[in-house]
Amino acid sequence: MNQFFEYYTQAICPDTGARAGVFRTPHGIVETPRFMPVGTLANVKTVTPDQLRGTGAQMVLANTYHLHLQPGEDIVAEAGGLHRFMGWDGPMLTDSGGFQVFSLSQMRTITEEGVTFRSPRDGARINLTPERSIEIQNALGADVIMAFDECPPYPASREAVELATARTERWLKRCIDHHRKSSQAQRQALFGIVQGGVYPDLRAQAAASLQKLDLPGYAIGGVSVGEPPELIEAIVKATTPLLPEHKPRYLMGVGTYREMAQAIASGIDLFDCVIPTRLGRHGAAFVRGERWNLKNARFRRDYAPLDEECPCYTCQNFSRAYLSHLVRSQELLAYTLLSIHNITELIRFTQRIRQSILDGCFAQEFAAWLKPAP
Ligand code: PRF
Ligand code: ZN
Repeated sequence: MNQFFEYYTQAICPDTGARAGVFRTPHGIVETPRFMPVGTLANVKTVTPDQLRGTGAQMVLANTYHLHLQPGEDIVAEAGGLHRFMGWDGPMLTDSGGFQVFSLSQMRTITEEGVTFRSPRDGARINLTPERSIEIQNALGADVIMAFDECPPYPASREAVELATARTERWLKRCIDHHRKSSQAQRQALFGIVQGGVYPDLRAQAAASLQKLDLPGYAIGGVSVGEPPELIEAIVKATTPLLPEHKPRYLMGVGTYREMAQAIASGIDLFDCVIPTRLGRHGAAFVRGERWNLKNARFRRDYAPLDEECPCYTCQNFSRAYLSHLVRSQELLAYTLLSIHNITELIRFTQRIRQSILDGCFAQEFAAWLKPAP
């Protein structure tokens, strides 16, 4: 790893594979395990950077696919890069766009060269290749950039997953070659992504060949794409220990309490998920492991904060009754306040886990979350 990036483990759980560590980037450190909020279009929806800082967020994610379509990476680069453009001076990561093309756009065709799709904005034909994805991510300027991968759907035949996994490996090599030539190569860490669907041997093969490439970090993709929870846990448990020990490990698109606790037990360090902000915009809150709908009649005259123990701006200043009123009235402030609380809550969950790993009591303290859902 180059001088700008470093990962080290501070403590390992004696009973599981969980680890607490620090990931250092040019824009600051990330204490792991940690949840990363999603800022798809260079903003975490309804939340300002100051408010975001207050949630305990350290690293924030943005999307190549969305920012390429709008406003375009040239504008972001001209503005001084993603950090300056959006006013977030902490660590940032961009996803490569492949996954978003597959999940969001119609009329896409995929070849060895890359993916072609029509812009949902104006119908223009757009080509995304491993090289283009790296160029866009170089222009955006996040600290961590992701390899351009092919995420097979679930369910998919073994043969289809085999093809996608092999192609993802070839694309990764193209990403590495292209990134190496960039003037940004030292300032941006390129993470590889392990695919392989629900087939443990394909995952193991992919992990083994990625290991040889000595990348600054590794991600597990293709998980939580519709498969049942038992399969998610089994795949993460089988794959994570095969990733390099002294590099950060990121489980893409996962971020519920139980999935995070179980993945951390397998040795995952980083997570991202739209769920706290999306739920917030639907008038729902995560409170101590439960999901509450603020429209529920029981909150109309409930003058307690969402969670007495939560340090967030929302819980320190507003009542359930007030939030219920805002949600019922569809006031925009509802979404900001709920998003602030929900992001804080998921980050605090990963921080509590981190502390328990440092204290040597993760397996005992989080035993309830490590079991299958009741
Ligand atoms: N690949 C990429 N981004 C992703 C995924 C993936 O497989 C997922 C799957 N959970 C979420 N985001 N590049
Ligand atoms: Zn709160």
